[in-house]
Amino acid sequence: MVQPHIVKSTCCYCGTGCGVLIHTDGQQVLRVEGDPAHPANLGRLCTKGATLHLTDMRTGRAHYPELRQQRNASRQRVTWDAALDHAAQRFAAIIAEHGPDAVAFYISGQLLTEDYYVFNKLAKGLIGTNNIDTNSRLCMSSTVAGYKATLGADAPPCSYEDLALADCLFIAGANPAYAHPVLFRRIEDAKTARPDMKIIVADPRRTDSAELADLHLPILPGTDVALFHAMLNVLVWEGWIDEAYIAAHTEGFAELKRRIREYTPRFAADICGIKPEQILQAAEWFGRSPRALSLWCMGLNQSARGTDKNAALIHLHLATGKLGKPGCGPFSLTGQPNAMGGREVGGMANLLSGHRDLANPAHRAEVAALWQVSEVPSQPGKTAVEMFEALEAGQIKAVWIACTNPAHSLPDTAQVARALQQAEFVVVQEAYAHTDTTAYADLLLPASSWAEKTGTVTNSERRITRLHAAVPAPGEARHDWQMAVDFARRLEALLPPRAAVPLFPYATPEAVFDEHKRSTAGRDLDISGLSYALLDSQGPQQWPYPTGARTGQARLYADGRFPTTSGRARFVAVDYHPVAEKTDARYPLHLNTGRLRDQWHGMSRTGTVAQLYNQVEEPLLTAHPDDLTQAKLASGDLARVRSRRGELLIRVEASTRQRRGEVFLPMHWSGRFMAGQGSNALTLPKLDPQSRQPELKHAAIKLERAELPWQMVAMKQSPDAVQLMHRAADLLAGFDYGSVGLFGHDQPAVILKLAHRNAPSAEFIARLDAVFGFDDPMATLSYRDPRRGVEKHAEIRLGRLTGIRLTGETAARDWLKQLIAAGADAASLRPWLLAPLAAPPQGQHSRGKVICNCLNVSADEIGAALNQGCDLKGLQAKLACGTRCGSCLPELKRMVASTATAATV
Ligand SMILES: Nc1nc2c(c(=O)[nH]1)N[C@H]1C(S)=C(S)[C@@H](COP(=O)(O)OP(=O)(O)OC[C@H]3O[C@@H](n4cnc5c(=O)[nH]c(N)nc54)[C@H](O)[C@@H]3O)O[C@H]1N2
Ligand SMILES: Nc1nc2c(c(=O)[nH]1)N[C@H]1C(S)=C(S)[C@@H](COP(=O)(O)OP(=O)(O)OC[C@H]3O[C@@H](n4cnc5c(=O)[nH]c(N)nc54)[C@H](O)[C@@H]3O)O[C@H]1N2
Ligand code: SF4
Ligand SMILES: [Mo]
Repeated sequence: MVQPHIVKSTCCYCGTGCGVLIHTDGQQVLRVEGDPAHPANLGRLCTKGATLHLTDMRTGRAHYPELRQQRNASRQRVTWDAALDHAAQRFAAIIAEHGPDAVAFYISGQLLTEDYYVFNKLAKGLIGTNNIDTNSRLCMSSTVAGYKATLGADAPPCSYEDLALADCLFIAGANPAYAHPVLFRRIEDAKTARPDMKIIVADPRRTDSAELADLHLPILPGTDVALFHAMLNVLVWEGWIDEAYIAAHTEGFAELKRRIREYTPRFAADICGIKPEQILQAAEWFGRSPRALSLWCMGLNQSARGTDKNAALIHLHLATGKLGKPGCGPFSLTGQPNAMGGREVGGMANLLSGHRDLANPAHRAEVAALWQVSEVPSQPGKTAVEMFEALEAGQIKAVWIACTNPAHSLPDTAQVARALQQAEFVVVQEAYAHTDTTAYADLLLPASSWAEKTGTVTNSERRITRLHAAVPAPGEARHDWQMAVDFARRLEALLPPRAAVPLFPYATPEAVFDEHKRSTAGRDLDISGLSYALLDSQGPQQWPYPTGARTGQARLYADGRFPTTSGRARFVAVDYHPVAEKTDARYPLHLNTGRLRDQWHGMSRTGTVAQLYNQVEEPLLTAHPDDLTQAKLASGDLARVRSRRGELLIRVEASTRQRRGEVFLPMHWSGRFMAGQGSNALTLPKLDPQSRQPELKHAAIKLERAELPWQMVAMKQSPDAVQLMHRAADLLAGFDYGSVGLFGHDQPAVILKLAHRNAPSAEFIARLDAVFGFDDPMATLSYRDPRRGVEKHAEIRLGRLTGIRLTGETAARDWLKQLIAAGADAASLRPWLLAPLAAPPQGQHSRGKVICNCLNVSADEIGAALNQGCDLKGLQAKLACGTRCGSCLPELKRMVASTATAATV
C-alpha cells in the first residue's frame, strides 16, 4: 500500500477544464478537491467535479476484452492478443476486398490528445482513409467552421480572465449555470464585483443563466441569425461600429451591410418573437460598452445553420473592433474536456494534424512528409451522421468506436441501431461495460478512464493541462492510445507497406505528444515550445507556445492580423433560415434538448452517484402549463411524445420558464436508464451544409396523454446499489414507461419506476423481487388488496426499513424514499405498512427535494428558513447551503426571489 498522496489531473467532464487534486492511496481515489493553482478554476469544482471520487470506478466497468465469434452469439472473454489479432485480420480483410473507405473510426472529444493523435494517424496515415470523425461533430464543428470562415483559423481568441473584465457579456445559446458551472461562478463574481456589467442571455428558455441576466431575449428557436443581424443593423445605424477597425482589418463588410439592411429591429422582432426594444437594448449595451464578450455553445452550434449563427455573432465583434483586447471577443465554450485537443490533432473527417485542412494539397503534403508516408488521402471522410448512414447502406463495413456512445447520442437512434446491426464488424473501446453501444459490439475493448490515464487535454481557453494517473485501471483495461497503437502495429504488418519507417514507434504517451507538438511548428497553434516537463514545472499553458516562448498567449489577434490569405478577418453575408423541421398541425410542438446541471451525457459515470439525482430524479419533459392543459395533461402525468422518427413515454413537468409551443427534454437518459431510447428517438439527422453538424436542438413533436393504469415503484438501500441499479435496468425492457436511478446521500439506494397498459405477470413480479432481494419471507412484510390491485411489500432488515415495492398506489413514494435513505426504524411503520392507506400517515411528509447536494440541505429546510425572513446570506449562515461548490446558488436565489414576490403579493 502506498502512502496517501496527491496527484494532479483535470475533471473529466466539461470543457472548463478544471484542475483537480486527486487524493489517493495508489489503489483508490479517496477524495478530490479543486486545484487552487489551476488557472481555470482556482480551486473550485461544481457538483459533478466535486463528486468524482463517488463515481463508481469499479462496478459495471469493462474488465476484459470480449469477442462475439458468430452473429447473434454472446461475447466471450478473450486474451488481448486474440482480440487485437482478430481485429487486425478483420480490418485487413475488409480493406483488401473493399478498399480503405470500407472501414471507419468514430471517436470522442473525451479522449486525450495523445489518444486522438494515434487514431488519426492510424486512419489517415496507415489505412489511408479519412473516415475518422468524432462526437465533436455533434458539438463544436459549427464553431470550427464559423471561426475559420470569419477569423481564418479554429482558435477561440479569449481567456477566462476576460469574464471578469467585460462590461457587456452576451450569452447566446448557452446555459453555463448548468453546463459550465465553474465559469458561471466567475460570471456571478464579476457581476457582484461590478453590478454595472450588463449581461444579456439569448435563449428560448428562461434558464438559470438567464435569471442572472439584465436582459433575457427569449427568442424563438433557431432565429439567432435574425437577432444578430438586427443587432448589427442597429450598431451601423447608430454609428456604434468601429469604421477604422473595419477598414484596416476586415473584408466583406459592404456586402454584409447590404444584406442586413432589411433586418430592422421591427422585422427581426417578428421573426424572433421578441420586442424591437429588446433588440435595441441588446445592441446598445453591446455597442456602447467599451468591452463586450460573447459566450455561446450548443444553442448556436446544434443547428442546420450552425455555421451561419457562429459567423453572424462573430460579425458583431469584428464590426465594433471588440476583439483581441482584454474583456472582448467571441468566446465559444467548448463542450467536452478535450474537443479542443481533437481539433488540434485534426481528428475529424475534413481536418489534418496541426489545424491543417484536408482540402489543401500543400497541407496534405506536409502531413505526409511528417509521417513519412507517400500520401494522405484527399477524399473527405464521412462525418458522424453520414458515417452511420454509410454503415447502414453497407458502404462502410466495419466501425471502430472509442469513448462515445452513438447509439444514444446521435440523432435518430432508430437509424443508428439499424446501422450497428447491419455492420459486419463493430469494435467498441469503452470504460463501462453496459452502454447502449456496447450492446452492439462484436469486440469490446476495456478502456482505462479518468484518474487512470496519463496525457494532455486542452480546455476552452486553449490551455493545455497534463494529467497524471492516480490509480491502476481495473482488470485488464488498457489505455486508449495503447490499444490504438497495438492494433495499428498488427494492421501495419498485414497491409501493403505505406511508410519508410514504423508508423507507431511510441512506447509512452509522451512520445506521441512530442510528435504532435512537432507537427504544430509554424502553425497558428504552434506548441513546439511545450513539453511534459514544462507543463509539470510551469503548470498548464495556453497555446500558441512556440519554441523559445516563455509564456503562452492569453489573447489572439491583438494586432488585428488574421490567419487568412489576405491577413484580414472576413464578414460573411449569411442569411437567416428557419429550423429544418417546422411545427405543423400534426406535430404542433417544438422540441428542444440539452443538459441538466448534474448529469453528464449518457450517465455512464454521473448515473452512479446518488446525489447527482437530487436535482432531477427521472427523465422529465418540461412544457408550458397551457400546452399541458391543451394536451389534457397535468404536471406529473405520463405522456406519449411522438416525432416523425420515433416515440417516447415520459413524465411531464409544467414550467412557465418554457415558452408556449416549446418543450424541453434532457439528453441524458437513454435505454439504459429508461424504457425507450431517450431524446434522440425523436430528433432528426438534418445537417448544417458547411459543418455537417446535426440539428439536435430542433424537432417537431406532439404530446398525448398516456393511459397507463398499472404503476409500480421499487426502492432499496444497498451497499451494492450501483450493481443493483444495473440489474434493475434489465427489467425495463418491454414496459411502456420506466426509469431507474439512485437516491440518498451517504447510503445510496436504487429506485425503479414502472408503468404499463396492463398488469405484468406474476412471473415478472417474482423476477423483480429476486433482483431486489425482496423474496426472503423472513425479511419482508406484505399487505395486499387484490381487489384494488394494491400491494405494499416491504423489506425490513435489523429493524430498519431497507426496501419497498409499491404496486397500484404510489402516493407515499417520496415519504418512503426518505425513510429508506435515512434507514428509518420499521416498528413504527408497521401499522401503515399493513393498512389500506396509500398516502403517508397524517402529519408525515417528505422533507422535499435536496437542493444543496454538498451539504444535504432540502427544500423544506430552506423554505422554513425563508419563512423566518432569511435572505440568501441568511440561508447560507443558517443552513450552510450553497457555501461549498455553489452550483445550487441560482436555485437558492430563485427560491429567495419567489418568497419575496409571494410576500409582496
Ligand atoms: N452538466 C453538464 N454539463 C455539460 C455537459 C453535460 O452533459 N452535463 N456536456 C458538455 C458538452 S459536451 C457540451 S456541448 C456543453 C453544452 O452546453 P450548452 O450548450 O450550454 O448546453 P445545452 O443545454 O445543450 O444548450 C444550451 C441552451 O441552448 C438553448 N437553445 C436551444 N435552441 C436554441 C436556439 O435556437 N437559439 C438559442 N440562442 N438558444 C437555443 C437551450 O434552451 C439551452 O438552454 O455542455 C458541457 N457541459
Ligand atoms: N438530443 C441531443 N443529443 C445530443 C446532444 C444534445 O444536446 N441533444 N449533444 C451532443 C453533444 S454536444 C455531445 S458532445 C454528445 C455526447 O455524447 P457521447 O459521446 O455519446 O456521450 P458520453 O456519454 O459522454 O459518452 C462517452 C463514453 O465514453 C466512455 N468513457 C469514459 N471515459 C473513457 C475513456 O477514457 N476511454 C474510453 N474508451 N471510454 C471512456 C463513457 O463510459 C461513455 O459511455 O451528445 C450529443 N447528442
Ligand atoms: S465546471 Fe464542473 S464539470 Fe466542468 S470541469 Fe469544472 S468541475 Fe468539471
Ligand atoms: Mo458536446
